[in-house]
Amino acid sequence: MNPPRRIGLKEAAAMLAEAGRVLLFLHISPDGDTIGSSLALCHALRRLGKEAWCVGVDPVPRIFRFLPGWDSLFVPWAEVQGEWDLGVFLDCGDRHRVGAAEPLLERCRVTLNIDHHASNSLFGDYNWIDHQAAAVGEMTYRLIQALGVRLDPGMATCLYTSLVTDTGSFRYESTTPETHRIAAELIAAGVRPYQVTEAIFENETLGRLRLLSLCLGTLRLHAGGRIATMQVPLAMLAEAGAEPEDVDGLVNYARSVQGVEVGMLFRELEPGRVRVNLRSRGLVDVSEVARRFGGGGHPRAAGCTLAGTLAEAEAAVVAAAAACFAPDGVAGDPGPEPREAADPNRPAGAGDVEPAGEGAG
Ligand SMILES: [Mn+2]
Repeated sequence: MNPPRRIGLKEAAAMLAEAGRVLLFLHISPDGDTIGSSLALCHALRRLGKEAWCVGVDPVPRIFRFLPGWDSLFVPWAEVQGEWDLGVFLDCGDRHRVGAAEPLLERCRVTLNIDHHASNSLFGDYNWIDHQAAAVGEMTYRLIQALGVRLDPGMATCLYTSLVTDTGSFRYESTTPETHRIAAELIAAGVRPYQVTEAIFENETLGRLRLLSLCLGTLRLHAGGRIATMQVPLAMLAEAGAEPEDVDGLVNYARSVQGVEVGMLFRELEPGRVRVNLRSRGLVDVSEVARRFGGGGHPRAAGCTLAGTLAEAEAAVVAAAAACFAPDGVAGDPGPEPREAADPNRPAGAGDVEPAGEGAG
């Protein structure tokens, strides 16, 4: 096996320009960044006359089904035929992030990994990683420019969705002047900002709001008010009439409480198995906390899966996080440049961070 190769924009664009058949891989629990980037690039490659398809294991969340190509550009992963010149991964911190589609990597002569997670495992044959990019959509914008494809309103809308969701509507610290410059170009290319944000942020189902209501009822403070937890038992989804994807992003409400440094959401996946989402304001590196339980992620957004009951999982993870606070209430170095912090008002799937390099579940 060759050592992983790091490349830049020019080489990445050259690889795409040379390839005839291209598969674009989305990560599991797809968010606005992986969806928007993959769709935009797929449109651009087809404009160049290439055979390009998107592949994702999980369905596109309801709120992104206004994006052009959200269904027509996808090929079901189990039905992918033949050999491909190039497999491209967008917003995938690790090869396991493509889930059950992982064996398809072997059908791609060459793989190109395009990502902005600092924790990226460099799993591609070639890897273009820019952890300064607020969203992979920024990198995809530059790629499409480099390929000489003129943006149409559809492509621009896909890229704008990527930017809006991964930056929490341009509010997170990852947002740069470049993010806004690109957004301006996208609007000039035909994006109608309110059409995008209305579809994503003002499109709640009654089930999700009922779930939020029930979930807020479980909010508890720990560690002198610096940790907040919420729980979603199995029965809660049915009681609310909510979909599994409606749980995405609820953890942000826990962190949004005044004085809370770390927010946690404990969700019962099945009896004896609990999924934990962690959000930090920056004082505690929650990816370290998650790693202790076999998970991972970003310093401000991470996750892990534990065996046991909700109460057992909560006790264990709260204790681990509380230990990160020094006696004077100040934790250590908050870690690298934050990105993709979370939005308390963000609905399901709207850019919820699926931690990079995290283990199964
Ligand atoms: Mn992203």
